[in-house]
Amino acid sequence: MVTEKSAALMEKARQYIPGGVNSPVRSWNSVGMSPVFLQGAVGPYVFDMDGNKYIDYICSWGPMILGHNNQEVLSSVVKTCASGLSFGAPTEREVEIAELICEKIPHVEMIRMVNSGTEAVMSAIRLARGYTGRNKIIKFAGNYHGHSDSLLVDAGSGLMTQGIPGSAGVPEGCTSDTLTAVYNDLESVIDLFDANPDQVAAVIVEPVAANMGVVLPQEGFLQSLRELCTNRGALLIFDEVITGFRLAFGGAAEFFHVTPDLVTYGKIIGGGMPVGAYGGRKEIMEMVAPLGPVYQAGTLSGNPVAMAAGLAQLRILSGHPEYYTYLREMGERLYGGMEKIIKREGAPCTVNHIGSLGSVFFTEAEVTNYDIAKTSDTKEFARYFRFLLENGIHAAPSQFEAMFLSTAHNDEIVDYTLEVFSRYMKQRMDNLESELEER
Ligand code: KE4
Repeated sequence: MVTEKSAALMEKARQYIPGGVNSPVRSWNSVGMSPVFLQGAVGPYVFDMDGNKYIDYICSWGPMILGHNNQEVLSSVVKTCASGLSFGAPTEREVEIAELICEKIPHVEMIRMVNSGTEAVMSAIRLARGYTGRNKIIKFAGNYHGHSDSLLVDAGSGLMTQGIPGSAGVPEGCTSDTLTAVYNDLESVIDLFDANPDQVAAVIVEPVAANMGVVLPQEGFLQSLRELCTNRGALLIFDEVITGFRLAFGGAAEFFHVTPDLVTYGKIIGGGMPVGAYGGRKEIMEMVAPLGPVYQAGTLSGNPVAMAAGLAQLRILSGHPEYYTYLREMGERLYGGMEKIIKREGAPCTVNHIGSLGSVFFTEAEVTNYDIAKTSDTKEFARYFRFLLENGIHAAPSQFEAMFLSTAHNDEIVDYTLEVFSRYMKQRMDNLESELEER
């Protein structure tokens, strides 16, 4: 596989862009490779600058749930562009997408559009503090909520990939009100509430963690967080930037039947364009300017072209509930197939998965939190990543990210992926065996 054009582009990119990329995880540093630069995508495939074709399991980190270049989404975007790209004034589409979400998702009575998941979470945190008059926030180690200062604490995703739990440049004052609990450990949350009585504004959680690899909430965990927040006068914020509109149209809240006070969205809501949003009960959302005292604004928030992409995608998803059954079936075929291969080969790996989301962990331990996820063999992961790539599979370049499926993926593609996965696991176990014999 020739990737000369990508390598040359990366050399040039490094001269002008920090690390050559506009988001760290795309640098492929953690797998010790120079990244492929993509020139196009369609359906389940992406194409790099040297014309190599790959089955895509990144799906732009979640947004491309209908596959790349869905024609309905694309034509809505193209049509909208013809009438103007941005006005800085209200447009009908903003009302239509807000109405669709509020009509379909009961716990979202009002919603505000922003431009990224980071902005959605940053705004929801400010709103929770403004609404409760309290300052402390409880988050979970390994959860990633974007790069706003107060949440860059024990964060997952790119920080975990780079092996840095926090960030330089974040003053102590920005994180002194951020408390960190252990995912799936309710006692750790209760202890923080007890140690900070009447001071916790909100608990923010990824209802399915997908930034330390995929880690599922254990039975009753989310329901217990709900009860705890209610009893302690704190808000429960579901960060559904990944799970929103993916696990179900109503996200993890619908899937697990747990109602958050506020929810944040990103990725799928934008149909591939830069969109984030936060929403919740009217009495809380009415605190947001210009109605209330919690300020938040954005030049390109609700941008007509971005709204066109998001609205088209959400209309398709809300009109086709059978797509969620399809995604679950594809996920079971892929991740369930991986589990069978791991079992057959006796490989020291585990798979966590739910619906179309999944991760292969290179550790034998059952991964239920950040510390266990960190026991994974990231060097082995890098070898696995390279093997997939050389066999035409474009997956996340980090042990601590998720695999994403789209409705454009099918049995043939999944079965090919399993054939590659099986060859890798067999080769790995044969190597392990011969290493043991040599000792
Ligand atoms: P953005 O600001 O990247 O749009 O969203 C931040 C964010 C917030 N909440 C959750 C649960 C998220 O997963 C994210 C962003 N996800 C990562 C992928 N794990 C974005 C990829 C990247 O950083 O390049």
